[in-house]
Amino acid sequence: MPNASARPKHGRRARRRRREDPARNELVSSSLESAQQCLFNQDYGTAFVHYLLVLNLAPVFKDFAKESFRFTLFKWTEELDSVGRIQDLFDCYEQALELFPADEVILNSMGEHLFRMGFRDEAAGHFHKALKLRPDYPEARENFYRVANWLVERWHFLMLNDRGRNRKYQQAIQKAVQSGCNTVLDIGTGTGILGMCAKKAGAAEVYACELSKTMYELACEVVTANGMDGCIKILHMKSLEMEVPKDIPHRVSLVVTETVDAGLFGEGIIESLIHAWRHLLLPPQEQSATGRVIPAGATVFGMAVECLEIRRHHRLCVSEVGSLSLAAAGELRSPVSCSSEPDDSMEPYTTERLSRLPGGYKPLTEPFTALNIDFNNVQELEGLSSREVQKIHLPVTQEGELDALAVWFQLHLDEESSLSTGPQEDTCWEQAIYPVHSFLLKPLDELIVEVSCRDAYLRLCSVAVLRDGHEIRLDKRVDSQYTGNPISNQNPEAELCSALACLQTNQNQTKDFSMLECSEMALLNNHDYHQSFCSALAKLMSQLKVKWQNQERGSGVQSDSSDLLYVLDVSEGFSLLSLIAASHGHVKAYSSVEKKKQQEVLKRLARSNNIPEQHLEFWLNHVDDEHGILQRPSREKLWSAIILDCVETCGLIRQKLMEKASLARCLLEEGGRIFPEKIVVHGMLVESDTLLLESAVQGQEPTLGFNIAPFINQFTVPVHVFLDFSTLECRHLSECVELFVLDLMDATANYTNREVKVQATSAGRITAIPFWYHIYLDQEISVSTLSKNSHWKQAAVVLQQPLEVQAGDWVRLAVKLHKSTISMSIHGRTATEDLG
Ligand code: 44T
Repeated sequence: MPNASARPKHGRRARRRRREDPARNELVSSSLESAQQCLFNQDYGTAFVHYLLVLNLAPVFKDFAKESFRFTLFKWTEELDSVGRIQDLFDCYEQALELFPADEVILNSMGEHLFRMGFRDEAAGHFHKALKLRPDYPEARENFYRVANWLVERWHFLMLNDRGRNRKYQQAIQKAVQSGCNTVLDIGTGTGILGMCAKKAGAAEVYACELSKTMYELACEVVTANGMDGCIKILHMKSLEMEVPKDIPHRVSLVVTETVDAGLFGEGIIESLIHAWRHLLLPPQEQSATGRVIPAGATVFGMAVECLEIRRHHRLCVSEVGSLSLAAAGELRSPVSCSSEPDDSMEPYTTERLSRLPGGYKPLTEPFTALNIDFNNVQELEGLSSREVQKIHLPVTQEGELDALAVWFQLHLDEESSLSTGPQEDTCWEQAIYPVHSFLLKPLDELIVEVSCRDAYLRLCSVAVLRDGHEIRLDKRVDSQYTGNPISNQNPEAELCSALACLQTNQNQTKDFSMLECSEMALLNNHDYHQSFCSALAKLMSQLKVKWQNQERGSGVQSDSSDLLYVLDVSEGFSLLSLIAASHGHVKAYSSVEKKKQQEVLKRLARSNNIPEQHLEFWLNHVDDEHGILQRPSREKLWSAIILDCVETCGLIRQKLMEKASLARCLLEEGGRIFPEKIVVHGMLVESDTLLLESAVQGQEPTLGFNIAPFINQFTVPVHVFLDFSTLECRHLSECVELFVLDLMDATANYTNREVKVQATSAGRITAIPFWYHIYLDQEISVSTLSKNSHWKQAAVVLQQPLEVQAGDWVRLAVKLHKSTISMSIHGRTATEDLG
């Protein structure tokens, strides 16, 4: 019980009032008692209301009741979350934060809810605040790192580190301002850099707008730090919502912007500029006041390429995996695969840095000009979407499989100066990749590509090939008679099954398709991964069957041939592993595939591979809370195997993996297994400037004379994800070393800290430690996330303070596991002799 005689330490008036108000004191203490009673009875909603009342009436109890209040809040909001009362949930958090505005635990927890609901910007704000309040708070730190990548995208660092680009923009702006463009609007200001350039060049009025809250706040901080807070008016809004005179007093004479993505139009520059010309800019070419835009225009280039890496992420390339024939899978598409009736809501391209694609690429044509656009001509901008589809004939220069059209552009800042995002340039920019219908092109062929502009995207499609005077249509081609699957004709028997499956389900396969994420497609194409699972499962099955037989013999009980092994696959997304398990016979497999269409694919594959229908179930159809996932299907049956998906595509250990593993261990039958049983983290010391440039603004020098680095660098994250280690430009400074072991089967084998001593094999600056995993399905069978066919990328710890080493030096790596997050730090250099 709280000390009822505790004196409120507030002002005299409050004290007097409270003394004068015994009824109020009565209410407070009875409410406090009720709150505690409700908490005890697990009636969290009522407890929460009582606590609110108490703490609002008697803030003196805040210290005393803080822990219970938090606990109540978390329990109650968990309940609200589970029944979808989202508004109520956030109301509770807001009330809680009014009472405890500087409580990092509440801030962090509210951030987690916001993040789950998709409010990433707001979530990040909460994690950031929590972290500022308590910099060593691991939960907030981990959360902040996860969102920082979304918010302040990594290209900000690249752009600010790209001196060439900065200087070109600065010069173009300076020239325009000096030639009379006196009022400037920076659309999508980011850190505020272009707006500050305009001010520095002497513009009388500078306005800037920024859509993202995080970036807007950052721009305000940067502009203030550079002594320009009175001189640049920054608005937190999308340029399309701006009006004269509401937001800016009059039309401006110059718009500067770099709202372009790898496909040029993806950030909506066309729409923004049409709106700006109609509402925010002075008309062009008038004597005294002329409106204009930097950049003045762009030229878009394209090129056909062969690239295995792109192919395996966008098309099914194998006909069977782990003993299953895939012929009946139906058409599987990646979200950006080219189709004859493209879904307009989808982005038509993905982005890659061609020069960094593992396995490289082969150009099949010369680069061609796909489009020219003048940003200073509003009629041209408006006419873009109604422009006729342009057909381009491209002579094929090399034989190869057509996998994609790669696109890049030149951004003409003004008549003199331009930036290029081409694959050959020494820049950091990615290219846009349009995966297309596969076809083997030969020299002397002519590829016909259609270029159009729809829904503010540039769309490219390879439609036909001219060969020996004949036109072979690519867009109308049905890859295979039954399945739309390019590899199906390799196995006539399977094709027959597939046809049968189609008849049974009465599905029109050519019209119907299932969507897989690129990483899911690459996983499906990963033959070795599935083969490893297939063998490991087969081994376990036969061990368990032998064990059962022995038990039966021992007990004299007759063998029940209907006895089944139960296998649960809790992989995220699309997974064939349950089906592979079921294909071993006497197995009842549970899949966690959630999407209806993907479930249909699994059912079709079950039928065509002669797996009894009742041997495959969809677990999540019945269960949706996290802990429910791992509960067994019926009381008398324990799981023989539980398959956990332990590494995310981005190269990090999945969140809550270790918690899931300990739950899973409790649900296994004797002799049962978790797949994988163990994960070993491997890594290497490297020197890589590229990684530094992508993770923080480097160097002490101000950016174009402005102080920007310390502000944007608050969003530096120590772990770089989605890395292709095989093509990373870097020098290896050590051998590969084992960094950490996670044992999923034996909790007692785990530790949370490990010190690893690594010897440098050559001299250099250690700037990063790329890491990856060897995933052990059992003692003999393992898969590596670094392998050539892997659907996983790698991650790397980036050291903002590089460490100089000589060949032969030893360094100590402190590797830590907190929850499921691995972190690493380098602890100085040790002379060789110290280690003995
Ligand atoms: N492009 C680099 C930078 N925004 C991406 O919220 C350029 C990448 C690049 N704000 C190839 C070439 C290059 N009104 O913070 C963002 C965004 C904001 C707006 C207000 C609007 N209408 C918009 C539109 C976007 O602008 C900032 C920059 S946009 C992304 C720039 C050589 N690959």
